[in-house]
Amino acid sequence: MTPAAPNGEKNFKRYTVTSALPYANGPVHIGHLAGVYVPADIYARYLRSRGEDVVFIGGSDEHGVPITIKARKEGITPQDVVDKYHTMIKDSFEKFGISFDVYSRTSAPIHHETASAFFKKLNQSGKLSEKETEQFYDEANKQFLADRYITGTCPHCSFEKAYGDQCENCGTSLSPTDLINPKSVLSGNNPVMRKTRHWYLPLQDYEPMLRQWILEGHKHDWKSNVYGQCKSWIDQGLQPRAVTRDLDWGVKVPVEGAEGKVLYVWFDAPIGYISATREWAEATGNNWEPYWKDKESKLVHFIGKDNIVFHCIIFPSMLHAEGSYILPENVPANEFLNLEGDKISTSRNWAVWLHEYLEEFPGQQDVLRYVLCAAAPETKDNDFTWKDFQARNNSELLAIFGNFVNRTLVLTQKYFDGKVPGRNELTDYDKEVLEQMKRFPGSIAKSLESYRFREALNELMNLARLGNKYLTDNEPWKIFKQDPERVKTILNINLQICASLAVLSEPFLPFTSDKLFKMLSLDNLLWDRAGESDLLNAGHQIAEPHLLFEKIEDEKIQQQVDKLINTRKANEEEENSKVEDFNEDISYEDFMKMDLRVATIMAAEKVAKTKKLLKLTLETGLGQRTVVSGIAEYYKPEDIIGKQVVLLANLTPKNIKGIESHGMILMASGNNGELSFVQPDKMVANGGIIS
Ligand code: B3M
Ligand code: ZN
Repeated sequence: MTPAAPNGEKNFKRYTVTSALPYANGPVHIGHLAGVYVPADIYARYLRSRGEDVVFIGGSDEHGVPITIKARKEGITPQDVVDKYHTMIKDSFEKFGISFDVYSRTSAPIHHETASAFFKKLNQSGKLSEKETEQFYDEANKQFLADRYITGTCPHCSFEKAYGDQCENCGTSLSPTDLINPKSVLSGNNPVMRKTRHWYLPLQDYEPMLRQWILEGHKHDWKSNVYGQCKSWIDQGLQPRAVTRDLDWGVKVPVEGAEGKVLYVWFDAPIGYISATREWAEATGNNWEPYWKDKESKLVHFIGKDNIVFHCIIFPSMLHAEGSYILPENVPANEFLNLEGDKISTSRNWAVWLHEYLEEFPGQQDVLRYVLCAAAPETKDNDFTWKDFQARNNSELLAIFGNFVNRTLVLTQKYFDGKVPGRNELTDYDKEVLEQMKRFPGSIAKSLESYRFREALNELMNLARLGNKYLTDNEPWKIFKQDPERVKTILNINLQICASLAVLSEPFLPFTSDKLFKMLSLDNLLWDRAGESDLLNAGHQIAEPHLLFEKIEDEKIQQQVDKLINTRKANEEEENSKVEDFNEDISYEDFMKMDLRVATIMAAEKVAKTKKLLKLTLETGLGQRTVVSGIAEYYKPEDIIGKQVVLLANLTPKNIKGIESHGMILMASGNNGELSFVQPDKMVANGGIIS
């Protein structure tokens, strides 16, 4: 058992650290890393470094509508989708040093077994209610529309592409019937309502528990963004929550007669943490239950802000209802990370993808870990820019941390053949630095224990700054000739600081820490050893020094910026050329009300003070008339005289910029929004009827 946590917090026997299970329908990007996985990994590594008993849980979330929509789009099965992305995600996490003890997946049999058993226990103990309700149904596709199969306008922020379960714009959790003007994602039609039976978790029954546990119990130790969202959710009044869906991809509802129904993905996914722990325990010969059921265990969920309600309200209610589980001690959710001032978006490919970063910046995982921690959206959304990435590498990691370590080790090689020199008489400055060194394990730990990772990282850099300043102030290279004994003391103290950096940097920069331990020929040390003044004894042989960081040049950054510029251009083109959904069907009678005729342009002129408008004089076969048309950006007046066009003749006249416009000519838009005339393919008498 290690000494009490620095901030005197309750000591725990073991730690269960979970990180949100990414949907296996695409790769991981820097938003996921900054929001969830880098802080979770830092926390787990720190706890291990303190000698704690930690299990760090990860895995792919492989059910739910995001997966089936992707499969439909790509014409493959949901299993194909999750197999592809689960492997990609797992592999990229490993290469990035996210040190899961297990990285599982919710399509694994152990998860289906665990989630089914969990549901059964709740259902058989009367904790779930079964109800017949009406749900949106897509008649064209003969399918009920759950969650992301239905889209519409968010009632809270009017975002037009909100989903049936959540609005990604404002983060509000929704039910399909909350949506304004709901549409089926499958057919684009307005869905109909149809009866179906589902099981519900009566969240309202857990309001007293949630109030006591969160609003009273975690008022001071949960982040304000998390506490605030929980409070408003509870104060709004909790409703029964459907925990099953009419879908065929997911964990089958383990009840007779429930064919065609699966557990709601947000019911089964958090249970994925438990099944992953079971999988880990079976693989390592451990017992999983204490990590989820012993009050001496500390459960911490690392998530993004859009998952707060599921991890603070719904899953804890499930755990409480089941009766044998502990509840999370903390859920330090981060806000969102933006990229170059714009929201990260998978669908618009507006992201820095982890697997691409690993290819384009080989061996520089720690640079990205550093930048994403330093710029983490811990209390508010934050922005990642490639310029900032370059600056932090060049003027912080390279110029401070790397430069300090390299000068210390090179000088030790040069003056003492790589042997750690002993210390002689200490000056006041020496004593002050040795004293200051001692505080860093505690000060960094204090920040980490409070999930303030940016602050902790900055404190780590303060240790490197301390060493850098001490080395520069003492200028051993200037005094070696006349006072080598003094240089021994200076370098000895700097080497102790290097050893402390190796220990304390490990949670944040594991690859750098590993290199530094190797260059110091030092075995890994536990956290609390850092700050000691004899981590390296006199005479200890260190290895050849190598540069820990390299300069990142402007052209390397420009390549990344250009990549994003090209992505933005492609998005704009795609946006413009996107085929609009069909309108609602109309009756033949409705169509016959429109009077479409062939007409010929006799005269054309620009409408003053407008960019888009031309005033056209048309010969309709029944006389001439004026029509104002928004085609000035595509056609010069002189080029269109004599053109035959299709005229919607019985459109109510309208005054446009002081001109009486009677009718509309039909134009086709496409190819990046360009407009072109709809015309008969041979000369037709003016007034010819189109039907
Ligand atoms: N798959 C991640 C998301 O909402 C979701 C997390 C599940 S954690 C149990 O993007
Ligand atoms: Zn919204």
